[in-house]
Amino acid sequence: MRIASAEVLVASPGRNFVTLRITTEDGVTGLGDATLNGRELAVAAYLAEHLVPLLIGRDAHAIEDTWQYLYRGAYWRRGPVTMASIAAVDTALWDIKAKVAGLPLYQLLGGRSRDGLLVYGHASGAELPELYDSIREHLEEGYRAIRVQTGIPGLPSVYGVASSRNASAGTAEGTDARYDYEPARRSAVPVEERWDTRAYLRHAPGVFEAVRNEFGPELPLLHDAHHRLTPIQAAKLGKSLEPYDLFWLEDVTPAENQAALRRVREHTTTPLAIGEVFNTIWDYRELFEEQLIDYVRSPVTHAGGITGLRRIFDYAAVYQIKSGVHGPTDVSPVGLAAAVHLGIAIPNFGIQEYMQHSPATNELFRPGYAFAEGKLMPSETPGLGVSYDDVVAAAHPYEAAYLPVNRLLDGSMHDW
Ligand code: GCO
Ligand code: MG
Repeated sequence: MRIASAEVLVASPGRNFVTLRITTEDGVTGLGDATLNGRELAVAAYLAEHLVPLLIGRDAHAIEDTWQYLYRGAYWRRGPVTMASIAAVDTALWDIKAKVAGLPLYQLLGGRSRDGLLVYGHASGAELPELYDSIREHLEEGYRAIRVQTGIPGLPSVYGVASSRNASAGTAEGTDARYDYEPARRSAVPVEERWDTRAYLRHAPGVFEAVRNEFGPELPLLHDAHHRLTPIQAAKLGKSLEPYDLFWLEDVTPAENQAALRRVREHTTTPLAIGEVFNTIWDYRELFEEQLIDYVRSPVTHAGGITGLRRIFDYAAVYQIKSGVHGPTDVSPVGLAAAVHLGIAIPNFGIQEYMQHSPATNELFRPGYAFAEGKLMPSETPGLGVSYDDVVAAAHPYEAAYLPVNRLLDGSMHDW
């Protein structure tokens, strides 16, 4: 079964998505997500200029060999652009294989290991009353685990906090119905935010105490520190949040330095999650072997596809580390569908992030997964269960958009 064509599709139904569509000589199509928030066109060019020409005529069934050919064969390994591109090829080939087999993709990954994927949603509020409303709204929608992010006194805008009901104004992702936070802004240059770590460390424990008092001890609560702390600051935060029994504390330190997590781990029993910006199994080596984390955040889209991420999960399982796959709106419905098929099958599933895409995004991709009672269920149609509507895509051309950058109060650049 030879590959006849591969198209790189860039569309912007409120936010930008890069999708690869592979078609075999007998007309079977497969989709892969290659969206890299704020750097979309670099991946589109890597795919169009360097990978598509290599795919034509290859055996569409040879998934592992294609993965190795693109990874080892490039000489220049790893990195988000390369690995998102490989991920898109890999996911599209799995989609094709499952369609040819006439099975939903998860059946090729070992079949069902659970009845659905527990997900968490994003609640946020600049102040506590708004945060409580957001948590209640998520609970009413069926969410059974909630990420909590709040404003910090003295800072005008903070990562993860929707500033109002229509917080995503400036992106068509914004609707009146949800509080969800979409960090990329459509603009020629990134928005600049300000950050004060001491103010954050003083404020965060009180927020979790208040939320526990309001919502009780059982609700699983998560929090994302978004790479902003030094190891000792992160250790202090983890320790100060222990009484509030977090499901996880995410990305406490910048991800490049795996050894930083050693210091954090020495001081706190708050479970740790990291890895949304990692792209290969190698990025996890110290973290796994020294058991420095509890959850793996990599998505299919940025970690070399189903082939790359499944290998990471198997390695994690050796150390009782579980999955906690990244699922913001910048992972497209194709990337999310792949995560749902993988998550239903693997033995060490932990939780899945689920921010929910806008109606315009869902109109473009028509994903077949379903959300009910706090869980995501895979689609039962052959393949990934996602399609791509070229007519809808044509109405939403690419628009430049960037994630914000972050500066300390004195103007120094900091991690966003
Ligand atoms: C999360 C992430 C996102 C990222 C975004 C960047 O935990 O969901 O941190 O909010 O910031 O995906 O593109
Ligand atoms: Mg995160």
